[in-house]
Amino acid sequence: MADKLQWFREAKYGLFIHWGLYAIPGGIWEGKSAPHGTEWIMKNMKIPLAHYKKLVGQFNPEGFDPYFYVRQAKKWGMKYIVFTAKHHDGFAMYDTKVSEYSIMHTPYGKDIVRQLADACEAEGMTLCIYYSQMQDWEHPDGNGNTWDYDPQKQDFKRYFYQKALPQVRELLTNYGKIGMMWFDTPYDMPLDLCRELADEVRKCQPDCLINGRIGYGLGDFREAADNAIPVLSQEECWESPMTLNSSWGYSHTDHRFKEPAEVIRNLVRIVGKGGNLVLNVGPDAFGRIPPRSNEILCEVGEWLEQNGESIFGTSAAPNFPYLLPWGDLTYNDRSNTLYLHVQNYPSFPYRILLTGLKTKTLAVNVLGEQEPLRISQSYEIARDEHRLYILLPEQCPSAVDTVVKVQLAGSAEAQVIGTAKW
Ligand code: JFZ
Repeated sequence: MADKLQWFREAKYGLFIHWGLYAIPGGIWEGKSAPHGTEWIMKNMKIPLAHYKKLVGQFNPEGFDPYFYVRQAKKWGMKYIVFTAKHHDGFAMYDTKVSEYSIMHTPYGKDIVRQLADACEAEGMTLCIYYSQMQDWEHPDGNGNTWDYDPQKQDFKRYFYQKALPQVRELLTNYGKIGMMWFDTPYDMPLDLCRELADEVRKCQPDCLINGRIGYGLGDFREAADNAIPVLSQEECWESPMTLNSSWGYSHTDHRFKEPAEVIRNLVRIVGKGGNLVLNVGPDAFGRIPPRSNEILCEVGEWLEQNGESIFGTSAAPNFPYLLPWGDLTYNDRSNTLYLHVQNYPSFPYRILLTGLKTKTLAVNVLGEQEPLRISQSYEIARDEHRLYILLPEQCPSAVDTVVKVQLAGSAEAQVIGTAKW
């Protein structure tokens, strides 16, 4: 079915880029470390706007190469890019006519969104735009800045019509085709304004998706909580935004990065449950990708290179009755193939069990290898329980995630917990 969610449903894996003035302090202000989320430093440390604004005069990321980002994203196996055109601090990373508070007034003086849009266009990458519609700590009427402005005097509508709405319009009219508007933290933004914002997006670009954080179910799909994965598989599109460390913006101090194995396992789990993973990098003040982020993403990219068939082209897998002690699974509903992701490799006799699969299994092999694996599929009448045992090779092919391809005779049918009479 060709609908506007099609590209998103197929994409599975995207790059999130959180980049703005906050990359300069990188979580440290006047010698003090800000608590988590370096992009929140202004609010978390109640930095007066007049002080925070001094960063504008310092921002000169001459190391930024849009083509490098887009090419790396492709190499990493990612299919779309979400870029923070304006985060909560209110600073626009593009040439806006609506406000003076933008990249055009820095020593750098070049439109970042334009450069990314051009590179994405040339490289065949889908560009999506993050825009903080509710919070804006620069505008006197935006939400969130209670230390420079008196909340009693704030008129949110004024901010909405003066800044948010016209800026979203600029972003959707000046940069060619935008895949998605990624809104965030709607909090208690009134329904009528959220609706007006959604209508504006649809008017400017009817095919542009809107993520769930516009609020009130006005988006095209559900956005999970940050770094969260739902318990059950979902038929409808959804997305999980994740970071590699604990911050979205660049951090001088947070070096606790996830291992590639953890990223791969998150990706597999999310995709198996019918979702997309949008994974973040926070470029530094010079415009460079932190080296460790690049290393991790390259390793994930290499795994995808070998095992992409188990991710791309798949859809939500059925919910099986038990948690899988050996790993996770993904499913292709067109080819009736289950991909078992063995992440905790079994010891002797190297056997894994999938309980509750009713569909007949035709062939099983490790992805990329011809050798068929021995299986035993059975049904125990008295316990009403279907079982599929698979004997794996003695030598573990990948300690991170060995993909076992299970070709079924028809579409995968799983027993549902509660129907079996245990
Ligand atoms: C928001 C932002 O505040 C943050 O800076 C970053 O941009 C992130 C992607 O989104 O933070 C959130 C939003 C929602 C949840 C948690 C953090 N949530 O629903 O759990």
